[in-house]
Amino acid sequence: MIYTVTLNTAVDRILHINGELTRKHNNKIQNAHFDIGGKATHVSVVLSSLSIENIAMGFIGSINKDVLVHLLEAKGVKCDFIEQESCSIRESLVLIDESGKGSYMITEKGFPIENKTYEKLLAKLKSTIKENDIVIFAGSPPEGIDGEKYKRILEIIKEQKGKVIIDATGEYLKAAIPLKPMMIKPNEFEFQELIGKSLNTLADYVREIHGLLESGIEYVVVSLGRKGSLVGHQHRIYQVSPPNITEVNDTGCGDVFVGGIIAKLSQNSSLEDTFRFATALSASKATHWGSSDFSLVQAKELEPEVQIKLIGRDEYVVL
Ligand code: TA6
Repeated sequence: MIYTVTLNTAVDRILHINGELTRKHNNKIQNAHFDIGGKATHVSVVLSSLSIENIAMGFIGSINKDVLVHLLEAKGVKCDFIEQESCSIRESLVLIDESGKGSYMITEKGFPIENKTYEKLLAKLKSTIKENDIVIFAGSPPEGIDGEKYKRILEIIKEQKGKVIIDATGEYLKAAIPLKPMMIKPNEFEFQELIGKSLNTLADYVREIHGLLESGIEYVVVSLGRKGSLVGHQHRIYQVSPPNITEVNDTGCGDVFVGGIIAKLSQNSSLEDTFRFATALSASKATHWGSSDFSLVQAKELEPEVQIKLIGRDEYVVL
């Protein structure tokens, strides 16, 4: 079974603004809608769209839980969240204007997690996760879950012999590394923060990715936005370049990318098929207004345009 865990769920409010967003100006909204927020939830959407069984877990607030659960269920996602009384799921504002420079994302903090709610999650994971289950943690944990508590959650998955996938940042990503997750997917900034220095050349990235692979992480994937990604697996590193598309909303592309990877890995696809699909799906997401919208048909059409190149050791040494 595949479980996605969103510790700080969100409802995205997508605001499409006429023209370019401008200070000291009445920026008119052309249209607005609510969408699924929170990162691991988006992974569930991808899996469900492909009829891959999965369950969305994490924390939700009792006050507006139905908004998110209805959005997820409408996309075929099964939910099993832990509810905290008298709390509201946070709202993330996604502002999309017509500048072509990418979206603005403005996120609320989310409600702080009480100790008893945290303990409920530990107990649920202990009783649910079985050997070889894949458990994806994506998104920033809320107040009440520090690096230590996050690590304890991941330890439970490891004790149950589950496979951990991490798309997190800062202290949380750092806390996960000693537990050797099956995959990490930082973006270039999160990766540099993890390594603790700035990386300026492809050779710098390659060296650090190799280091993490050697420490026992099976897949080290660094997403590079419009430039695609670097994928490290079994002593090899690949450069994956995305197809050309007209972007309307980049919010959620990274989450859909992770969803595509997990979907294909769970079907034992080859590395090439996995990253071709995930990259095409993420590109399809970028052409859609919603933060959880994409088209499987469009992704199929875009797949041949994805380029995957093995980076040879000699090649990166001379760069
Ligand atoms: O990646 C997009 C997204 O999942 C949005 O849907 C939004 O809710 C946000 O990220 C949450 O990110 P955070 O890092 O605050 O958990």
